[in-house]
Amino acid sequence: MPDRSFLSWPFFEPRHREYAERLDDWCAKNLPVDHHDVDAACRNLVRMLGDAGWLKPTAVDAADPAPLDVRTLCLTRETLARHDGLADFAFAMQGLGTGAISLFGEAHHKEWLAKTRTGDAISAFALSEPRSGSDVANMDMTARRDGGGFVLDGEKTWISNGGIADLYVVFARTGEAPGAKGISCFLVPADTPGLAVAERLEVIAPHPLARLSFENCRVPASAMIGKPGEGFKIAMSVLDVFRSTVGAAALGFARRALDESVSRVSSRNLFGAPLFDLQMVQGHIADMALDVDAAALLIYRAAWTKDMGAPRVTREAAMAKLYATDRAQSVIDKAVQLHGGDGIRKGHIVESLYREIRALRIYEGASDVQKVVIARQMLA
Ligand code: COS
Repeated sequence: MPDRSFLSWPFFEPRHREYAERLDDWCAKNLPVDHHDVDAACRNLVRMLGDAGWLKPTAVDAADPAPLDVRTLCLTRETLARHDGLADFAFAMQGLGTGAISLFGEAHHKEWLAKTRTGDAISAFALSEPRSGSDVANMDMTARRDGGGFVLDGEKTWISNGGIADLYVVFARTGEAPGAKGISCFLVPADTPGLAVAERLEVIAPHPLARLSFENCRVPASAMIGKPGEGFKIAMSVLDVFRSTVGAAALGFARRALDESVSRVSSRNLFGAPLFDLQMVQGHIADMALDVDAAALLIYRAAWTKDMGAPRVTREAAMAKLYATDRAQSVIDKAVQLHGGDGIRKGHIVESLYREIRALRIYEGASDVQKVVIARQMLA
């Protein structure tokens, strides 16, 4: 039985506690799904999550009293990740993909967010490029003014939902200034001529991922989200909201690994007694529990701070993501050790957690970049 005591922490309101319990019940009945065809599985998961109403928190809505509530986003990712990593992925990308529209693209709310919140459209966030992953301000892709609109040329890579998305939020250089101040943000529907999937990318925990090419890809002036030259700040503001949620997904994986380990060491005998009787095993369990609780505190501190109206939570979100993803890797590695051969057996939950966790220390700002962000905030 997973530890739910954290829900009584003061970061949460009664609505969060009720939501987390309801979602957990739904997950227990509906997840995991079959992952053999990842594209089909993701489409199916977006449909299921949308039909059940779980995608509503991913985007703002005029009727929503707490739009983009980061605690709800984190609770959702944590819970979904505990049950099915691909379900967490499907949820998370609906939010990351539309974050710029929610925060800066009011003109597009009606057309697109109504569809992504119900699962009728799939979204993607296209920031990284072959030559600039961590160094966002160094991007090559251009958006040239032409008549009444813009023409996009260049490549984006490591784009989650690449190939199955209906809309891409794309960052490109418009040249108002060198570096970070010369980038703008655009909404590009998947069927825009000139946008193509150049390559599908296979990774250790499969999910839809692609390199995209933009050749003479024409969009109207209304496709711009925010103002010219504001793209970098838009990207960073979106990451301010969603980085803590990556930590939350890692926390979900770590909790599952801890639960599986507790059950394993209490039910398996070694040298005539339960594995748990060995003090070295108790040491592992204690370390794992400590890592889980400390990560949860950092994540929900960041989420609560943002929900209370802080304009930026750059430091808090970076700390939450860095710590939770790094510690989850360690928790899951210990779980593999405690499971022996079963822990590396294909199809075992602990084996899949071991593959799932690795990417989280890389995407949405690698661990090393989070350290740069934290250090700079200390000097600011
Ligand atoms: N919110 C709002 N504005 C922000 C911001 C934030 N979180 N972070 C930076 N900015 C602003 C800065 O204030 C600065 O504006 P001013 O000069 O007006 O003050 C401007 O943006 C440029 O910031 P900075 O000088 O820090 O830019 P750098 O190019 O040095 O940024 C890092 C470096 C590493 C922080 C950035 O490139 C980064 O986060 N990289 C990781 C990217 C990432 O997560 N990629 C994954 C993509 S999604 S899978």
